[in-house]
Formats: sequence, structure tokens, C-alpha cells
Amino acid sequence: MPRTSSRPEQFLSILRSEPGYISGQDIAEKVGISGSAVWKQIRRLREYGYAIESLHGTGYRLAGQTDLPLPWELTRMLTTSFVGKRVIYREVADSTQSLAMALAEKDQSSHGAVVIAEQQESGRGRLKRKWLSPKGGLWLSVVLKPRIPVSGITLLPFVAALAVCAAIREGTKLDARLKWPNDVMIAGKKVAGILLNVSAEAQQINYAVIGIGVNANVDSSAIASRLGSKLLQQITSIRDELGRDANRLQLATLVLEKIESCYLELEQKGARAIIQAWKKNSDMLGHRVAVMQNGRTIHQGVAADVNEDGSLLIHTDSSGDVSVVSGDIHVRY
Ligand code: BT5
Repeated sequence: MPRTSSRPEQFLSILRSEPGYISGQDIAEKVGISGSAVWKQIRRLREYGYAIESLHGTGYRLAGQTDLPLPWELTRMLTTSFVGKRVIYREVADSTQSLAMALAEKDQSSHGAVVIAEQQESGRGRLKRKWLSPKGGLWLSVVLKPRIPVSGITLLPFVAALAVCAAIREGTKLDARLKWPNDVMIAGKKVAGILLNVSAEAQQINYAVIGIGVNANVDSSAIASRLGSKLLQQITSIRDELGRDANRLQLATLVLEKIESCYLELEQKGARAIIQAWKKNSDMLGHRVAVMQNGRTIHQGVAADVNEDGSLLIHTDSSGDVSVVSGDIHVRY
């Protein structure tokens, strides 16, 4: 008896192997499903954004790709050795970060696993802040079981921010830049943020989960107005900058490939290489900054350098040189 459903990847590979039209009956036989299951699968794939043409009496033809970061598409596109070998995809999640942390806790072999959601209902920022995550963004978390010393943990967000910045630059040609500690900016406005959660003991990192939120095809003014109008000038999205939608599948592929290459660079070459690359992609050094903690300005001065542990060296106006380990920065360009 034919099955009533099939995996999309098998179905798609049959459509892809046929340059012209292929009849519903041929598909049904190849996949081992019923005729009505073929029709259901075609409908489902169209909902996922694939353009599938149908010609009465002839069959179906794959005429266009989806641009959703679907797990089977990511697996097909990625040239990585461990990042994204396993992808968990949700239409809606509370937070990809909590799903990825639960996976890292229970599964020893989750190094490189990726959790991705179209929409998050309780997206998280740093310091228990909220991260608004409507449909159209790129919201994902990567599990790592790093083989680096515990002291290197502070560099993981730099690895991620660098990867996202490079992916946006390559994928969209927009002039993405890094802002300490790990924001990705376009034209001085935040387009992406990074969150790190770590489980570690004195000598060993059990796991790290890197959360990445990219305002890809979202309306940044709608996000800003939900957060408070003073953020209107501080937030942007790739769509708002490009004036059209970005291909999120291509962007997600680039982000994951660059996470892997930057992470391997950290493992093999150490902190200096990552910080050097980070500094090359940042335009904030040499500018006046205010350092904020808990909503208060704690230092003002010139951002002079980023140290190898990721802290920011500031020539302050009143307390000499200070290295800041955490906080938020306002930059005056
Ligand atoms: C961050 O925090 O920038 C880290 C964001 C990480 C989000 C990803 S999405 C996938 C994964 N799963 C999660 O649950 N989280 C991660 P922070 O620097 O603390 O910035 C948070 C602040 O940015 C908030 O207090 C808001 O003011 C603002 N904000 C909230 N949503 C935003 C958005 N979509 N775009 C820009 N700014 C936003």
C-alpha cells in the first residue's frame, strides 16, 4: 500500500532531476506514495515558497526555489564540516536559544547543531532583555562544544558577530560594521545582535550556545515603535537598507559557513586573529563613546582598542585608561 506522505528532500530531488515536467504518477511511483499524497506534498512545498508549475495532463515542474532557511535546503547548501549538519526548524518557538540549550544538555553529539525559527514568541537579548522576533527575520542558535580554554569563552560572541558581519557584507553588499561588544550595524543602526549562553566548569566548557538575531526581511520601524520611539533612529533591517527582500536561505548559509570558519580560526590561531579581524570590520575605534551599565553612564572617553580577551580599552576623560568587560556603548561618530 503506498505511503501517504514523503520527506520533502526526496520529493524535491525527483523534481530537480527532471528538467521538464514529470507526471504525478511517475512521482508517486518513484517516491512510493499515492496520487493524492503527491498533490498534498506539492501543496505543502508551494506553501514553503517553491514555485511548482503544473500543466494539465502533463505533470509538474520545479520552476523556482524557496528562500526560507529550511533544514533540508540548508543541509544541501552548506559546505561546512560540522556546523549545520543537524538543523532543527520551527515555524514558531519561544526562543531558539532555550531549545538549543536543552539539546546541548541532553545530547553529547550536538556540536554544530543549529536551531532555527521563523518567529520567536519570547526571543531573548542579553541581560534578560527582550528580542523582538517577528516573521521575516533570521533567528537561530548554534550549539558548540568548544575545545578551547575556558578563558576563550569571551571570544565566542566576537566570532559570531564577525561571521554575521561578513555574511551580510558578502550576501547583500551592504556596509555592515561591528560595534562593541557584539552588535552588527549598518549606517550606525543595529541590524543584528548576538547572545551567548555557556555551561562551564573550572577547567572545561561543557557547551556554548550562540544565539544570532538578524533583522533580515522585517520592518524595523514597526520593531522600534513596539520598543519605544527613541529606538527609531537606532534599529534597521536588511530589507529597509536594500529596499527589497534579502534571500534568507543564502544569508543563513553564509552565516553558518562563516561561523564555522571563524570558530576554527579561533581554535587554531587563537584570540589575536579573531580580534584583529574584528577590529578591521569595526569603525568605532578612535571615536568618543559613553559606556552604559544598568542604564547609567559609567565612563566617557575615546574607544582606543579591543584587548585580546575582548574587553574594550577606553581612554576615559576622568579615570585614565579603563578596560570595560561588559556593558553597552553609545558611539558618537
Ligand atoms: C542582543 O541583545 O542583541 C542579542 C539578541 C539575540 C537574539 C537571538 S535570536 C536567536 C536567539 N534566540 C533568542 O531567544 N535570542 C537569540 P541586546 O544587546 O541585549 O539587545 C537587546 C535590546 O535590543 C532590547 O532591549 C531592545 O531594546 C532591542 N531590540 C529588541 N529586539 C530588537 C530587534 N529585533 N532589533 C533590534 N533591536 C532590538
